[in-house]
Amino acid sequence: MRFSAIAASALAAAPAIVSAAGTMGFALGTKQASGECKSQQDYEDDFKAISENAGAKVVRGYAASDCNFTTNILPAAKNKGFKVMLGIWPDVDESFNNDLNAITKVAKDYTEQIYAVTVGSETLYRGNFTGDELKSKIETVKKALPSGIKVGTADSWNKFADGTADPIIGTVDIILVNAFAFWQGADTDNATHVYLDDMFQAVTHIEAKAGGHDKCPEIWNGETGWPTAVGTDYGAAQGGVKNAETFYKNGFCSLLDWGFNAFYFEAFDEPWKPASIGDNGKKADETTWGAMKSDRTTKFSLKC
Ligand SMILES: *[C@@H]1O[C@H](CO)[C@@H](O)[C@H](O)[C@H]1NC(C)=O
Ligand SMILES: *[C@@H]1O[C@H](CO)[C@@H](O)[C@H](O)[C@H]1NC(C)=O
Ligand SMILES: CC(=O)N[C@H]1CO[C@H](CO)[C@@H](O)[C@@H]1O
Repeated sequence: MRFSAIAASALAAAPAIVSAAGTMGFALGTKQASGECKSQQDYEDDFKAISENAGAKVVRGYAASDCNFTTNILPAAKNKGFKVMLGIWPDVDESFNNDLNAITKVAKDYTEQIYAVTVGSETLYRGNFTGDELKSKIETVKKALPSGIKVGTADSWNKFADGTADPIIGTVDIILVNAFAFWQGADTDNATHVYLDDMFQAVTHIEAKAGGHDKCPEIWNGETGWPTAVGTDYGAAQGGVKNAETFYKNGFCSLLDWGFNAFYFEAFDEPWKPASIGDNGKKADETTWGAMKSDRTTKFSLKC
């Protein structure tokens, strides 16, 4: 992800928000450190670590059928008092159908545990769908699920700010706005500013299109984070535990203080992940974005 960053004038035009602190959540992978699929017990252990170390009680996943995510995580959530945002991967029909089936099969038994269902993750950013195509996928999912389950999507902040996502705004119940100051090459001193500015730009646009704060769908920050491996750099953004801790405290925690709900990407390191090639042509290590290590111990305090 690489955006030309827009100078931060939007802080002055901060959108209307509630005064209470927002809800903290974590993105959660489907695999153990070894790459094997997580079991119900693994998710229960994940929940214990998330709740004890960060005090959070909500997580999000991306593809409901991947590693039997839905069938394994929902009973774990029930046992541990967690809520889960389930994801449908709509890019291709096969995953769309598998994920939707995985949810519809059990949705009625777990209405307390299913916080919402997201259709797609950054499909507009990747150019995979137009706003209207995504809207139609979301409508299909809404029809298939029991009423009362919130349905929405997650995409990059700039796709909300620039109007690409406008067609979905009257259809969704919930919007997840992703914002990574790291992938905008912001150095640690500037990252909080860039992150809050991204969020405010996206929310200001959504509120205007919806016709006001009170007519707006529910909005969360869907992903933000910072890698802890030294040498994982992107422009002036530098990986490392100290820098990740600074971003967590100054950025993530202050967004919550502003009253936004926000998911940190991600709960645990994923050492099984292969290196990928980033937009800058460099090898990108994606294994150390966890707030915690894969053994579920913390790297720094996660309480805000
Ligand atoms: C902060 O980051 C943005 C985006 O990369 C950049 O345009 C701006 O010049 C930076 N400001 C400072 C003070 O470094
Ligand atoms: C998923 O569940 C099905 C049915 O219980 C089982 O046959 C399959 O092996 C499971 N797959 C994984 C990856 O755990
Ligand atoms: C509708 C559409 O463009 N779908 C494409 C999304 O991306 C996948 C690959 O990532 C393609 O296979 C789909 O055809």
